[in-house]
Amino acid sequence: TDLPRSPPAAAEPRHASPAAPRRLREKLRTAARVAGPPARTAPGSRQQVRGGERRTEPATGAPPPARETRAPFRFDYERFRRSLRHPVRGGRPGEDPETRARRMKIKEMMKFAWDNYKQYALGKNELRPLTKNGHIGNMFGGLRGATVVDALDTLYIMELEEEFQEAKKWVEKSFDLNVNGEASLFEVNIRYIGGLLAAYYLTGEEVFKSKALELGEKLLPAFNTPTGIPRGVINLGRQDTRSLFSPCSGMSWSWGWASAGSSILAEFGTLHLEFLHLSELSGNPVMNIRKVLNRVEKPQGLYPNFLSPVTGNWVQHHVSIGGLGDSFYEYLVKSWLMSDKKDSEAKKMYDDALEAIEKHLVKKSAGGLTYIAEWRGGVLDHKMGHLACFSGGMIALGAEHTREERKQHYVDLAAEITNTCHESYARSDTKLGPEAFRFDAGTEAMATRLSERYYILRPEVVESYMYMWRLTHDPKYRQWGWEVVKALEKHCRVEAGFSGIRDVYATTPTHDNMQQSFFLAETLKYLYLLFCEDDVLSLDDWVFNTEAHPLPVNHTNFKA
Ligand code: DMJ
Repeated sequence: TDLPRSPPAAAEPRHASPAAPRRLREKLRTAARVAGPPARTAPGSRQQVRGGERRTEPATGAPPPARETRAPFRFDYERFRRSLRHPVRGGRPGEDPETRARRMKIKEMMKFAWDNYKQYALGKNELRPLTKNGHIGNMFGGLRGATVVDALDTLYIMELEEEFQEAKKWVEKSFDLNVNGEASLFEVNIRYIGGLLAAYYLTGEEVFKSKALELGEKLLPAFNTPTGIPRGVINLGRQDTRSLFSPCSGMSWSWGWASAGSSILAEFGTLHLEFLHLSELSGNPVMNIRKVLNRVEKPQGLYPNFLSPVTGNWVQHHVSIGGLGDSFYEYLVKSWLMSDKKDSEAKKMYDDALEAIEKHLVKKSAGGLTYIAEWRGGVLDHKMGHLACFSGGMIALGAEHTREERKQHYVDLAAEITNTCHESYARSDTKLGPEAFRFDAGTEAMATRLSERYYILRPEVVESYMYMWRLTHDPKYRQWGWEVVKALEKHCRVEAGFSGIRDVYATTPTHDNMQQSFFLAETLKYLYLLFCEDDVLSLDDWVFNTEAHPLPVNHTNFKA
């Protein structure tokens, strides 16, 4: 999903950590300790503030008694690597020179994006390529280096060894988790936890695992709600009750713009893959959000985007496979795949949801383009966001593993949606797609509002090309991917990096001065994979989280 990047309104209800999930926190804390250096915490006792009550817990450094009786959990990395069916970076040589040259071009783009980030913004979250400085933003609660963590696995896969070492060194020496600020649980999870987990699984370097576990622990208080459905914003600060300025660490609250203190489907529904791996690595179970969603009644089988974390009921009937809803559906099918097809609950929820989406939201335009509309309490909005274009790839991925009699149907649907998203690119002057495009008043696959004409280096369309290529090997997907490479080079490459553009229909577009971290994590990675053999990050072994960080399929249960 994609969310407003402003801080939550101070007046929003805040939620202090109640006692119940403490057990869970202690578990991940144990895990972080088993895995590596403990979190840096204030010396002495840790205190929690709850409704004016002050409660003293044992110092973080002192293990609770129950833990001492447990055998330490050990994740067997070597065994995990042996369980992979393909070499991570591929092993089959022999390809045509053009494909290789195109892949090398994309590698050069990655190096250019990284080198400029390193030169002008290392340690900041993103590069501002026009003004040649860094951007911090307010999504990550004081965490820094979003681009470093997001780029790690792409650098590794592209065999940019020196650059990977630079990124790793920054994580080792400068990545500070001891921060105090308000973070998006979703963004921290998909970019930082996802990026660190992927880097660990690809390389076996302990530093990535210990940072992921340590950060995972800091996110747990967000789950302390009556339903277990987390709120969107969490304070990452340590609890230092001696300070008047950081008394609300571990507290969570809803986004100011989310109606009636609700949580967002694509946010709380996009935690499962990463938290399952935190659980695997630590040997401790984590919360199952799905139970709540399975219980609550769905209008026409659809999942609205806003749910109350207090009552577990829907707050508004807005349904979208684009922003606010998107990756919830993605994580259902990927949970099933990541479980080596054992998590049948996830598969059923995905199948049912897709059926309802097809029945109520999938439409065909007068010009024959298939699109997925949005639904507002039963009324359709004939608009598709760039974010919704990931769905071609998702449906392709699901189709590959569905029952034979439905397979062709879903392959066709995935191809049609991907084609529509390609049209949204092909119909612009820059050959890059707008943030949203519409199908009304004679318009097809084009933005009608000025505010929807921008392109911020998003990955969703090339993501679908990559999945469609792997599913069909139809050369048109590589051709379409190459068109994107050329357009990025022509319109987004500037002297010091890549920048988003403000109007895809302008022949000489102006730049937004932002090289998003997901450009390195996703857009360039999916483009590169499009020109790789299928055994590079094979879909037999890996699922990509929603930020394109590869997480392994559970072939072995990973236990030592
Ligand atoms: C990324 O952070 C992720 O892909 C997320 O799921 C949606 N928004 C951006 C990319 O557009």
